Amino acid sequence: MTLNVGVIGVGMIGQDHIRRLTHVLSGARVAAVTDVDLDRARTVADDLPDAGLHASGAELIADPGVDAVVVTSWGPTHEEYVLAAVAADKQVFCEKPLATTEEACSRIVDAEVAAGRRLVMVGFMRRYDAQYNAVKSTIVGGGIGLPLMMHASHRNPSVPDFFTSDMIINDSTVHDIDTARWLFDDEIAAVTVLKPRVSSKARPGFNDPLLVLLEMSSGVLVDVEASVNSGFAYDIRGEIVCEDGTVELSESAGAIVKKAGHFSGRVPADWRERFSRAFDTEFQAWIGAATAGTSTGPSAWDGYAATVVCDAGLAALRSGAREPVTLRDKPDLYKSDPSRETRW
Ligand code: NAD
Ligand code: ISE
Repeated sequence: MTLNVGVIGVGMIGQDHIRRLTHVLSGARVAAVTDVDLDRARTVADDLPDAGLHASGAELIADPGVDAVVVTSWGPTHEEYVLAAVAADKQVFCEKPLATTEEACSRIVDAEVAAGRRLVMVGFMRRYDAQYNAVKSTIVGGGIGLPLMMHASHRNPSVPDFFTSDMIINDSTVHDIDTARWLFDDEIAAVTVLKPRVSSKARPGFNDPLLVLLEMSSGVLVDVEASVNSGFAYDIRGEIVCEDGTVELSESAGAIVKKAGHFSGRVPADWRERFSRAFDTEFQAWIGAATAGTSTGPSAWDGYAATVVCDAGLAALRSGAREPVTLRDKPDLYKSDPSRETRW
């Protein structure tokens, strides 16, 4: 059976996901697209075999020829489309963030709980990355003792002009927030944000880099150096310090060249290069689950929790103080959460 997918929002990542659904993965085809920029959607549709063009997301979701929905429009528009897909009883893959406010995420959680089954997957693709999975298998294996702390870096070479200091937290560090929750199978209890010396490459008034300290409920501390004007490349790092050893992400796949007393290798240019395989694995998992009428991976609860932690991070950025994180009670639907499945 082929899963007929409708894509809402055909900008940068929407087009990248359409490419993988059309040319890389099996079991799905793009049956319809839409975008608030209809000319862009038309251009994308024209390049696809038999894809319909819809004037709105609501129309696309209502299309009986669309079995499942991918939401890759701007963050503030996600809630409307995810709620409409849930109301239509259609599986939906939503890029991060699930929604931009705690209240909006909560409404999605409520809608899914009322539906009585998982319909929503959130695009936290790091959970499908081979290196992160190797790190997780090491700590779960227990051979190096209990984790004590994690040092992470999230360095973007540059960002567009509309990017703000707040977005370092809720657009970039949101991935590290989800990764910490997933790696340690634990919630984040508090957030502190420190502002180091500002990079001369940052626009005036822009706090870049930031040092974000996440306190897990267990007491594990996670420090995330987040920067968006690093200039040199897209550099994602992580090292977990345990009682009897450490485990860290290896350098990205590719050749290491040793020559004239030095060694060198490639650092990815951007998130598309670094996480290309992870996106493929993530989408293949979604296609399989959606075809079977269920969902998998990062859930609406994970999307909700990440947004609440981001909000605490934004409060900490402004206050300079340690900001506690308070989550609502976790609904039963998410208690045996497939996102906790290991993939090694
Ligand atoms: P983009 O600006 O390139 O594309 C967004 C598209 O959505 C545009 O074509 C825009 O016209 C369209 N759009 C805006 N409002 C809409 C509406 N109401 N209805 C329909 N379409 C609408 O942005 P992008 O970089 O592709 O990011 C899109 C989403 O993907 C964001 O939520 C972003 O955070 C997420 N993202 C995730 C990753 C990742 O690593 N997982 C990477 C990049 C972006
Ligand atoms: C972007 O939206 C992503 O999600 C990337 O994974 C992240 O590294 C980048 O900082 C964000 O802007």
